[in-house]
Amino acid sequence: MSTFAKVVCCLVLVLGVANGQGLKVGFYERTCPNAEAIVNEVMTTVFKEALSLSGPLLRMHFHDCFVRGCEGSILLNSSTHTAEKDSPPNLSLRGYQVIDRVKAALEKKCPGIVSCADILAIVARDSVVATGGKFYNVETGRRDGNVSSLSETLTNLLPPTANITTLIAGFSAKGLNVIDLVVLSGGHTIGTSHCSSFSNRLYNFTGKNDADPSMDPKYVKELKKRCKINDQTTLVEMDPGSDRKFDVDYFTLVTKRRGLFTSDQALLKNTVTSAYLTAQSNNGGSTFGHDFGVSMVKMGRIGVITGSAGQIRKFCYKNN
Ligand code: HEM
Ligand SMILES: *[C@@H]1O[C@H](CO)[C@@H](O)[C@H](O)[C@H]1NC(C)=O
Ligand SMILES: *[C@@H]1O[C@H](CO)[C@@H](O)[C@H](O)[C@H]1NC(C)=O
Ligand SMILES: *[C@@H]1O[C@H](CO)[C@@H](O)[C@H](O)[C@H]1NC(C)=O
Ligand SMILES: *[C@@H]1O[C@H](CO)[C@@H](O)[C@H](O)[C@H]1NC(C)=O
Ligand SMILES: CC(=O)N[C@H]1CO[C@H](CO)[C@@H](O)[C@@H]1O
Repeated sequence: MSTFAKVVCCLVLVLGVANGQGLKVGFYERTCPNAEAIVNEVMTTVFKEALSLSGPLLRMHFHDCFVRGCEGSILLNSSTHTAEKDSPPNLSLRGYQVIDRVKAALEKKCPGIVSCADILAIVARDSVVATGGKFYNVETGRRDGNVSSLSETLTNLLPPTANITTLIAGFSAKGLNVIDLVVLSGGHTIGTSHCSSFSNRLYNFTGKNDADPSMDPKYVKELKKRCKINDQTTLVEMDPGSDRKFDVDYFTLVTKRRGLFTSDQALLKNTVTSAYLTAQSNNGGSTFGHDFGVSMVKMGRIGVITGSAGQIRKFCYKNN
């Protein structure tokens, strides 16, 4: 091979890995053919009991992917409480026991085969489908990492106060573009938020006992009834009235200045994201369902570990 060919070959390899090479739809076809069906069986039971877990479980995959890549580090326990799950942004991450339940079912049928990182990706898809979103094929073949660090969440997860510049930069750093940003923000069509994640917009926004002028004043008034100053515990629906329905309401709300977070409202400040918001809210979300699957697959490729690197954890909360 010429030096040039070697360089090209090497470049392709490096870029390939960064783009999730080693993942494919149906990775477990031969080693655990029913893997996704086993996950789905557990999730069907779980969602029958508690469909409200769809929000936290979708969000869990997002948080996993943005910190160290999609390699299951969000699931690791730490005896010194310095893991990702010990970080403030984890506040509403619930459902760890559900992942343990899925893992136990898989270990029974196919011991040591299916990674925790893949379980998170499949469960996120099943959460979308269970709430009425469109099915998409999940790529699998991720392996599990062995490091989880609290401090890394603070630099990699975006705060709800983020402006459009910070959001675009944060997504770009993970290989995701402005369309992915607005499409994936549509995940806020399901689930709930603590008052404390947005109450800065209701009270004393600029230090003059005022509210965020970019939020519909009627919505400010409604939210103030639910969220008193310094409330740390109350949950409100992010898409009032349909927080368990994967519909287009999120886009309609944001265009009406009724997005809950500064980061939602910020999507009106960029021509591309704002055009997408308007288009989806005008056309009843005709492409959102499909677009969401495409961007989720892209997100699921961030920093993956594949091949023989990493491990397949036996228990998702601890290293082998
Ligand atoms: C663009 C940057 C994002 C920011 C700043 C952000 C921020 C937040 C915050 C602050 C909460 C509320 C947490 C709480 O107080 O309980 C939340 C909830 C949620 N987020 Fe995001 N998020 C972002 C992107 C995403 C993405 C990409 C997804 C998934 C594709 C997602 C899915 C969710 C879901 C489903 C919930 C509801 C969780 C529940 O019901 O407990 N978010 N997000
Ligand atoms: C670790 O976290 C899991 C949740 O996945 C929890 O159920 C379990 O009790 C924890 N175990 C230890 C030893 O900390
Ligand atoms: C984690 O994995 C890396 C690479 O596979 C390895 O070098 C390291 O020793 C492992 N660390 C722990 C704590 O298991
Ligand atoms: C966006 O937020 C960042 C970080 O807080 C800040 O440095 C920057 O000035 C802000 N940009 C705009 C346009 O407000
Ligand atoms: C509002 O903010 C200003 C400026 O930061 C501060 O002096 C004042 O005490 C705050 N008011 C309340 C009610 O927290
Ligand atoms: C579920 C979980 O691990 N929650 C933790 C989130 O982080 C806070 C600290 O910010 C811990 O107190 C919680 O136990």
